[in-house]
Amino acid sequence: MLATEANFDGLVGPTHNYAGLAVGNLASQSHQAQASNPREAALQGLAKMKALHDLGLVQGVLAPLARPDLKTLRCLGFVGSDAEVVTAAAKASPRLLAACCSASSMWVANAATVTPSADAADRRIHFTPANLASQLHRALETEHTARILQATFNDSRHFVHHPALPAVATLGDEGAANHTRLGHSYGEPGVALFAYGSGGPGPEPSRYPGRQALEASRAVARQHRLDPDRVVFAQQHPDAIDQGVFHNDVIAVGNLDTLFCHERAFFNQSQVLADLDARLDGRLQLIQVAENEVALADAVRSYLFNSQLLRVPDGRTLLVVPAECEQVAPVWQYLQSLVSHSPIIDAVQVFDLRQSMHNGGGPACLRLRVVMNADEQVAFNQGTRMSDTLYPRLVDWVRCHYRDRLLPADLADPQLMDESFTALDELSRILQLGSVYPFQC
Ligand code: SUG
Repeated sequence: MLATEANFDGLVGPTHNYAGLAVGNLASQSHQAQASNPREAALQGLAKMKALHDLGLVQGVLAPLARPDLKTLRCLGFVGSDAEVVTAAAKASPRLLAACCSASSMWVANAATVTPSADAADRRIHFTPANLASQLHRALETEHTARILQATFNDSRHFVHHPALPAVATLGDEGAANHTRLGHSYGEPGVALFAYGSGGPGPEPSRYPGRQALEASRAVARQHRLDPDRVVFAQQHPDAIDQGVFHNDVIAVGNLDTLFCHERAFFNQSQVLADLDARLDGRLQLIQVAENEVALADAVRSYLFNSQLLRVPDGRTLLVVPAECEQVAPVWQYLQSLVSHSPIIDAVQVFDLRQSMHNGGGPACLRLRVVMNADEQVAFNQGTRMSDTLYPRLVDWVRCHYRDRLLPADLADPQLMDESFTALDELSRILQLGSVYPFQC
């Protein structure tokens, strides 16, 4: 059946800030304690969504989670009214409060692993919310993300929602950021590439955690009823993780039968590529970038590979990159020559996503890919579909509710909680999600 790739982007929440919470993520560490601009962050993300919608792609919006996470703060022993809970947490542990206030749900490439119906034995789209077990602020997302996904993909004839895996490091699951679906078309069975950073036979990283565990990838492949002959498990290169490649989508991106990656993305890379090629009947289209073309450190600084590789309806292949690629000279030179000489990539489009990038989130982190056929495209919650009318509504909503400056210390302000909940209450109506937020129950 004819199918296409839809992109669902995470809308940046009102508490977007730089608390330096993410271990192994160099951008998050280096921007710690700087002032953020939540309004600009949300508008930058919306501009990308609208631009892709304008290109004729199916574009959806995933709502942000309610922050602060009061349930977790209460579980951690803070008591009293909601405002008193926030104030007590700020006094006792600003770091715990920051974890409970993080807007990290914007990086929806970590929301879930998604399998297209063409690849699943029961011909339905499968979702497993990621447990994000390796970082506290991210592990708090899972339960609420599952609710947002269920409200967005809300038709059990087409969409299957699995429980998240148990949240322990040996089953650490980072979702689609470590999963790539390749195939000759969207509508026929494809190949699932699962990249893991820990728990495999090869050497582990020594400096930073390998967030995705092999056992987790195997479990998700079983849940989604994938054909074992169409799955490849590949180890992320431990040296790359130690240089800041905390997710595989920082060093590789694939779409259809194309894989664009750095030569040091995977351990035993030549074997991984041979396995993929074999499963794609010898038709893998590889763009492998050598260290002497773009050094791994420059790839991490620019987020060259955290790009979106898109087949647009006019048949062109587009690479959507962050503006940081223009600022790292070898990367920009590489991109110029790629567009002039590669028969695969037709154009490069640059987006300013600086607010998210300063926390280590590029274009690919901000989107969850869902391959859908025509029936599935009308079965998801159409209130979440980007359109010429939804875009200005969301822009007005952001302008009305979001602050333009936030320091981690401002998270102690109970007024920020009230502003956020008011904004999200209204958003749930705009996106027709129903009562998805805990404060609405
Ligand atoms: O998990 N940053 C996120 C960035 C996630 C990027 N996603 C993908 N590569 N798919 C992370 O490291 C920073 C939050 C802070 O420091 O306040 C953060 O969580």
